[in-house]
Amino acid sequence: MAEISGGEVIARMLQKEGVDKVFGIIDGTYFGFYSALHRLGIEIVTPRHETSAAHMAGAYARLTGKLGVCMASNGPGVANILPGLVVEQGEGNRVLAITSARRPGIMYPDRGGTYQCFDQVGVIGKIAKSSEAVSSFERIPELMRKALRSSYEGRPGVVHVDVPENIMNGKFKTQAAIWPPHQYRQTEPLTPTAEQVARAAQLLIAAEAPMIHAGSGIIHAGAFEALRRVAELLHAPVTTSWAARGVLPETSSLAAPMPHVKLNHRIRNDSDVVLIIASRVGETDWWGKPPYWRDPSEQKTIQIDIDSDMLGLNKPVDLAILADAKRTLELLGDELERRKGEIRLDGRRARVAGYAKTMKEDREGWDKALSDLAAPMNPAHIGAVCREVFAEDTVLVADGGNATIWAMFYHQVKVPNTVLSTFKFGMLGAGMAQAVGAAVARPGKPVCCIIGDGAMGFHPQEIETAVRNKAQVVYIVLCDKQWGMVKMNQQFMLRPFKTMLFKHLGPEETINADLGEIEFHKLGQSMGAYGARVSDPRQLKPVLQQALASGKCAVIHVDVDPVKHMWAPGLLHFKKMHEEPKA
Ligand SMILES: Cc1ncc(C[n+]2csc(CCOP(=O)(O)OP(=O)(O)O)c2C)c(N)n1
Ligand SMILES: [Mg+2]
Repeated sequence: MAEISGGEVIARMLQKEGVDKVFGIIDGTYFGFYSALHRLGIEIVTPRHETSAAHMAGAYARLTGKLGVCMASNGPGVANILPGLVVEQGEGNRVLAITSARRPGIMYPDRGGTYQCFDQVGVIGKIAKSSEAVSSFERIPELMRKALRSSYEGRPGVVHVDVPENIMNGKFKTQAAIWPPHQYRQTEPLTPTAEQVARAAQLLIAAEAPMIHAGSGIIHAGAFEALRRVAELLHAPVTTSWAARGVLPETSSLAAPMPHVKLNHRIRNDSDVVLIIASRVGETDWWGKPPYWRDPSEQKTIQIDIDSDMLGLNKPVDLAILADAKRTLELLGDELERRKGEIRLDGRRARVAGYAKTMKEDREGWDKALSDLAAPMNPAHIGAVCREVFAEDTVLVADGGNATIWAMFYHQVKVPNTVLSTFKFGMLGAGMAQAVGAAVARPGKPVCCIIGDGAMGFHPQEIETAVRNKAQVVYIVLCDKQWGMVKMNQQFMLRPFKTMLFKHLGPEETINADLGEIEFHKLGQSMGAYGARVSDPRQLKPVLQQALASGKCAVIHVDVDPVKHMWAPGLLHFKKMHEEPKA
């Protein structure tokens, strides 16, 4: 009979799930696990903080469609990975966390005074989709299967398996075979009934002004092409959740990107039939409520979701379809194709043309900032120049407060699934590791990370991770030497009239809103990255081109005008978004 460690059983099960990367920091308590990964040819990518492992796994999962796996060691390692797990669960990325635990005899419950021990399953159980402690070697396969089943069921998120060190590392006699995934979970997508598809098609064909609202489930289902086909057949404008930006390329005349906030409201009020796909219509979708959406009594809603908990969660539905986004859109596309002659397009075309005109006007308004050539620069230049310098399919990671807003308003998503951020959580600093995860997911391709100087201060050590892993991340740090977004807000709370009049308050008038300088380009150089500093907007393009030409991870310290930086576009809308809609 073969002898095998508990860690090796887990590694072999992950191999059967197609896992080829695991993110985490090594530790003796799970040597049996990571040494087996190594033997099996599963690459271990090591950040310099456990929370980064969770973000790398999340970014990797989102960009590849595979399971993102991270690991952390009992006590401090698990304590450190907690924020990352909270965020990845919030963002809905398919992440499995494997942690080591102290031996069963001294924890669950803690005997008292146990070294590096806390109730890991109790804590993670509160924040994840599932969390299980393994109590014996024999139960590893069953509990791993349970976690993997849960991972592929419903909305993606975090699942966790906690394994005592003596089981991870001990050798056990076993003949048990490792099952392939189809023997313990449904590997076929959930399919809607023919009747559901026919009813959805009927509603959408009969509609005067149909629209589509797409969430990031489109990304997880890989439903980009199916979405495009349905949108085009219906000639329906497409709004998205923030996290789903660009699921329909924004070069399409049907795409209504999120920066066009007022237009998004208008489209949502014009439409008599809404097709919501894989979005729970949360706060950043203005809850699906009037005045931002038409009253439900005058707006029919079809909602497709893989998770029954999302159906009718925030917006009442007329037709709920519990099914996979891609499969449903493909079948709906076939049905619409069959009934193409019945779709009256004239009114829809005129309406969409009106939306295009508004978007053009918005763009012209925003682009006025690009003629401002003063130094330190207007932050508008950064997104605009990045769009010119980086390839169309480059992943953009946005992190920071106003830094993210500026990036969002001056970036156009031309290829689906090329934007990462923490749109649900707004977690400063997560972008550092997301960018490395993106580079690992798309080997050989540069990644652009636009980040605030506050956000960059949370995890600058991951520059070294990028350098060590030959990840060509270009970190572009927007340096305003302040917590820009919060400072703006604070000024309005403290002295609204003076803020409106002078655009900012004096240095002694605000509370702890300013930061000292970190020369991020030098910090980057100290870790082996390419570094440069730029303040003049005319120099930005050549500096970024040189950074790319270096072929290395790069850190570009960009001095932005601190007052202009605070006045990011759309601020009033986003402030309003946090209030409960009146209706
Ligand atoms: C981890 C974390 N802590 C605190 C906040 C609250 N917060 C939101 S924006 C912001 C300021 C961000 O400053 P910076 O990263 O420099 O970006 P800027 O707004 O200046 O562009 C803060 C503190 C947060 N979102 N995340
Ligand atoms: Mg800042």
